[in-house]
Amino acid sequence: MKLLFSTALAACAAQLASAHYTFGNFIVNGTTTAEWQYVRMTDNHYDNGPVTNVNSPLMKCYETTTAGQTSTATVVAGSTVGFKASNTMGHPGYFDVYMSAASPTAATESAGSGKTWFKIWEWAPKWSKTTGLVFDSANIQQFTFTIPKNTPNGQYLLRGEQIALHLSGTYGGAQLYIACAQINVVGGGSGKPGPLTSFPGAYTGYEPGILINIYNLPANYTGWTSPGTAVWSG
Ligand SMILES: *[C@@H]1O[C@H](CO)[C@@H](O)[C@H](O)[C@H]1NC(C)=O
Ligand SMILES: *[C@@H]1O[C@H](CO)[C@@H](O)[C@H](O)[C@H]1NC(C)=O
Ligand SMILES: [Cu+2]
Repeated sequence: MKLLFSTALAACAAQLASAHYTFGNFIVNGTTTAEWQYVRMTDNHYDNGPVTNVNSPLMKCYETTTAGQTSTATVVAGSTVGFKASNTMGHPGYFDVYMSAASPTAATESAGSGKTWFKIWEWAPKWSKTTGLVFDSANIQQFTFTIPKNTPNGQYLLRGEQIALHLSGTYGGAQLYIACAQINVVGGGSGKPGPLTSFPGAYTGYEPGILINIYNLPANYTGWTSPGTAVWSG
């Protein structure tokens, strides 16, 4: 009996861990690179769990010590890059990607501190009165996007995020899956990226895109509102 119980418990924990995910593989030049080669190894690399406290310092890159062991990928502005998850992303949610100019280099732990982050891409759910919120992005294993052509050359952190919304009807229920790739942008332009925000700092947790019961929307709901700043498209 005891054995059965702990076996069931272990199976449950394993299932939970496999339902969660990391974004350890950076996709560049049409190639999925090795896990944690260009992505800073995140604190959840064993348990795959999310960040749920939007005020945590882990909101920046979900790590505190792995910058120096991570390589920096050369990326051509205007090209498509992405993140591949450790397994299928079973949770419905909102995806976005932010960049921060990295000083002195992307491999410096303190890069990305302060109000340095701008959003370059998002993948929001669609809404209509008849369908409710529709998550085209559910059950995928990777997400790809374009580095704006006009991004100034230089080193950046590239922060991919999914805000999973299956439990987000109560404060602190949203699950944030986060990872930062270290990149060096070449072939860029003279754009002025903005508006700028910080991580932590971009969210309070009370935004209508973070504190939301997606299965029971308010009767007066009129559509998706993205958390964070507006997208800079170059
Ligand atoms: C991607 O392609 C560019 C242009 O060919 C090259 O300079 C760069 O090193 C490549 N990046 C990686 C990470 O392979
Ligand atoms: C929508 O309904 C909620 C109650 O479900 C209410 O608190 C809120 O003020 C309403 N918003 C608008 C814009 O009417
Ligand atoms: Cu989960």
